[in-house]
Amino acid sequence: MSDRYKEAQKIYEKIGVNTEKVLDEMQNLEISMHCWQGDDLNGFDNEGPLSGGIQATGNYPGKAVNAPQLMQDLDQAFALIPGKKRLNLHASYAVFEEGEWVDRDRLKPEHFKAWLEYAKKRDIGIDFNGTFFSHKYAEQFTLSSNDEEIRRFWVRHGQACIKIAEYFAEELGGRCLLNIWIPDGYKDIPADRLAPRERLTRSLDEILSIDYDKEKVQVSLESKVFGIGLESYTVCSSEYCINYAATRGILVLMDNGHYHPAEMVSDKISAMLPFHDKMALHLTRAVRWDSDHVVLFDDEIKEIAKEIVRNDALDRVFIATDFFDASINRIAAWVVGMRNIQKAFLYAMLQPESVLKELQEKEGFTELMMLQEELKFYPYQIVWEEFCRRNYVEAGKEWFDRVREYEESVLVKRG
Ligand code: RNT
Ligand code: ZN
Repeated sequence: MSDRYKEAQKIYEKIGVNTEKVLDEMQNLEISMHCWQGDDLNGFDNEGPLSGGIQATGNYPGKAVNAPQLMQDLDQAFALIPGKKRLNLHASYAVFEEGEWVDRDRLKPEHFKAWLEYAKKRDIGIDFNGTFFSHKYAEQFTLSSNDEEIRRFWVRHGQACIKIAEYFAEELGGRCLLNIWIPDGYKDIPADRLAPRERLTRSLDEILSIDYDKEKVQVSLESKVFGIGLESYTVCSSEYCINYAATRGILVLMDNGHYHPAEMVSDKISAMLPFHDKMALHLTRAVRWDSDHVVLFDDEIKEIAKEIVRNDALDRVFIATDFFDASINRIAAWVVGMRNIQKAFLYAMLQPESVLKELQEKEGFTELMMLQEELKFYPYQIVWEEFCRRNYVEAGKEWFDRVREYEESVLVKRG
């Protein structure tokens, strides 16, 4: 323990915060890191463009183009991130045997064996996502399509993903979150908003109708407010998603890039917790639109972390990352984003919650405002240093030297 840390420990002790307890909680914090920052969300099972109204802008050299490269890059990032990790995979990252290929509706656990081995060797969990985009059958509608053949194709894909998620949970122990996000929507004002939502309800019910272990596989549904070319209407809107999840007992997944600019996910969490046992998040940063920028250590990320910590909901809110910036070094993107989320949770855990809540209850708003501002200058960075030291990773910007070395020795050679 450094003298700096001992000093910080005393400062926090004075306001009733036990930094050793916080460091224990930080050690158990699990954030599911998305694989798709590593290859601009191209995936391995299709040659076509990224579709679905989402975009990875930029062309930074050296992106991974296959599983060995993506695993190598993930290892580089994981080595610079303290604490527990989980890997968040998309179905489009299936790894086929030489000469083999199956379409999305016929994916099987065996197509993810390479990822299972990867996770087993590193003692990390895996979460999963159905890939309802970047496919010839995902031109406009998927689970809400009025073309029955297309709709059934995507229902089969959703069912296949549940079985793959179950395989991960059984083989790795614990749980696997299977997230469903569909791009379905209209560019311009629709004549009928209800019919696609009725078809989506039928499809989701069919997906969930299969037999699976509901403890091991937690299914989440992710809503969205618009996409590129889908500006006027998205079938799986926030209201639809919350209603469907609440009536079917699955999880709502809130992506903080998926709401109107003035809407804050930090304000929504406490509106969900009284009615939903669990929920999930995609943490990202929207700039002007759902741009999927790298997460920064900003007020909203800190507020989201505070809402989860102060409501004792760390085991009820599944946290995953979701950003894909193709204009910068992709390993650095993962490391900055993940560490910023961890810093936000550390910052939240170092708040004297009971003191702050009491001030609110007593309507001591002046002191409450003053104290929340003063806490911004408490030495949480020194507690971060101790957290990194205990996890054998660099606390400061020195980690970037590793990334620069890797870029020069590996990434630039990929062309
Ligand atoms: C799209 C959603 C969705 C995707 C990932 C790749 O806006 O956020 O979660 O980003 O599934
Ligand atoms: Zn998302």
